[in-house]
Amino acid sequence: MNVLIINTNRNAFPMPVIPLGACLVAEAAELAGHDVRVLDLMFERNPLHAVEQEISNTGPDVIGLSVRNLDNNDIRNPAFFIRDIVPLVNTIRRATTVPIILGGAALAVMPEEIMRYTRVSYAVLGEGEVVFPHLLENLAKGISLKQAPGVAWIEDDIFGKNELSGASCTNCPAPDFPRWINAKAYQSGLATVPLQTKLGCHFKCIYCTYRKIEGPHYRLFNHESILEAIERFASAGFRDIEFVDNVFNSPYANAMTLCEALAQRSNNVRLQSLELNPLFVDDALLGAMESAGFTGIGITVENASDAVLCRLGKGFTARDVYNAAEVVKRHRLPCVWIFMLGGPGETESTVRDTLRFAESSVHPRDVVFFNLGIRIYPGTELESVARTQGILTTSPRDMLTPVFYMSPEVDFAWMVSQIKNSMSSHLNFMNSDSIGMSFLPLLHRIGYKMGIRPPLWKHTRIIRRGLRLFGIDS
Ligand code: B12
Ligand code: SF4
Repeated sequence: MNVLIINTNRNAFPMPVIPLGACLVAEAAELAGHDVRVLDLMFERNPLHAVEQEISNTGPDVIGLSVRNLDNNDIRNPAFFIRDIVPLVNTIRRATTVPIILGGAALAVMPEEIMRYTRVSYAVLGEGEVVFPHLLENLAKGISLKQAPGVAWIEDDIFGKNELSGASCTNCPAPDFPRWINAKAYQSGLATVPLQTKLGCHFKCIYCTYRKIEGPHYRLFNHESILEAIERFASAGFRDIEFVDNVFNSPYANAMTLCEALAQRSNNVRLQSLELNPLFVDDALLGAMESAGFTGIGITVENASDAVLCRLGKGFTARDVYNAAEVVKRHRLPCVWIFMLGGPGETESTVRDTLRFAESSVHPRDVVFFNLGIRIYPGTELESVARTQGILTTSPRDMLTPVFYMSPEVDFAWMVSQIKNSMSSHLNFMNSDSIGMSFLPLLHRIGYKMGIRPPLWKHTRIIRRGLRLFGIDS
């Protein structure tokens, strides 16, 4: 069959993100014997025109739409990306009658709502590289698409889905990106090459969708295949590689042995992971990460107050957060501390606890990022908490347009002003305004030309100082 996969993500903040999922699905469909093309809308000036042209030039038999983001998770400046899918679907429908299949991370989070909103009847939930070839086979043989595992549908206005059970390979999925997309354009926008070392997460944070996307059990990828993928990327000139696991350092032993194996091979790569759990941050691991070639890490602590950490179900305490800070200080690895304020149990006093941690325990060469409010997704424990507290009254179907949890025990304006004050005296602190600045993509391209390589956040202090000179500091 003639298959067209469209990467619909055009969001360039905080940087353009290489469409790993869309490329994996394309590669799997090709391996199954189909003719496959990827149309990447990220850098298209006129995306609808590009879609029309592609369809009229190549006449696909089926079109897969990769949908990554619902919105930007920003309570103060929300952007709702699913809205852009509607004109895209309408354009496709005007040009052809072939089946449209939705897939991507957003579908795993809110499948029924997206399908109804975009009026597309079929979607793939979860691992597209497993499900999509199966679905194409059904299409080719004229078998109902509903017969495939991992497929969702809407028929006679009723939503249905088949679970995908136990389907997973043990080799690290790493597509040949330049074969499908303009990988160099991403590179010059300071994007990193995404790579997974495993799937799943066994923690139970009350707001999280990640377990819904990848499941609650770890499925570890074979280390030899990860090393092979890294070597392949490096030899093709893509040396900035980011592990995009839900949590990189859990299971601890898996992260440790991978880092040790990486250190054995001198690949000359710059590795990153922004998803470290403070519980498993110790000197041995950070030492191993430095030897492996890591140039930046992120620790997703969310809060530094026991009252909030406990309500969020994080599984670690403020003491673990302080311990991790002591470990980080003993190493030279740049670190961004990621916080999410305003969750259940947040009060003026807990906000002060977190700010005290950030101001006193984070080394000034490191960076702090503050997120405000928590996006509420249907089916999470946070949704029940918000409904019980009367904060959320919209139906799950209406939660596609972003809805946020904000603790009723703290004044939002007060919290914003506290963070602004803290940011004004700490140039290494950022908030969502910093990653949403309209000229950020330009800054990335200029930085890349000047020889700057990811992560850009490690230059936060210098960038903010420069912006202050122009009176535009966030
Ligand atoms: C790592 C990560 C990041 C990194 C990315 C780094 C990098 N170099 O790629 C960073 C930190 C930069 C980031 C940023 C953002 N992220 Co993010 N991120 C993730 C994370 C943890 C992993 C993404 C990933 O690579 N997965 C691995 C690939 C293989 O999976 P996949 O793309 O989903 O593809 C599979 C399936 O979806 C499916 N599939 C995909 N496409 C297609 C197409 C077809 C036709 C079919 C059939 C199937 C199919 O098959 C694929 C293979 O199995 C996910 C959470 C998660 N566990 O998924 C959040 C996630 C994707 N991010 C999310 C969001 C919201 C964002 C931001 C908007 C946050 C912000 N405030 O800025 C930005 C947007 C960035 C951008 N420019 O678009 C959301 C998106 C959904 C939603 N809730 O809106 C997620 C799901 C987390 C969440 N909160 O629910 N992110
Ligand atoms: S540790 Fe991270 S991925 Fe796992 S449940 Fe908590 S927030 Fe989600």
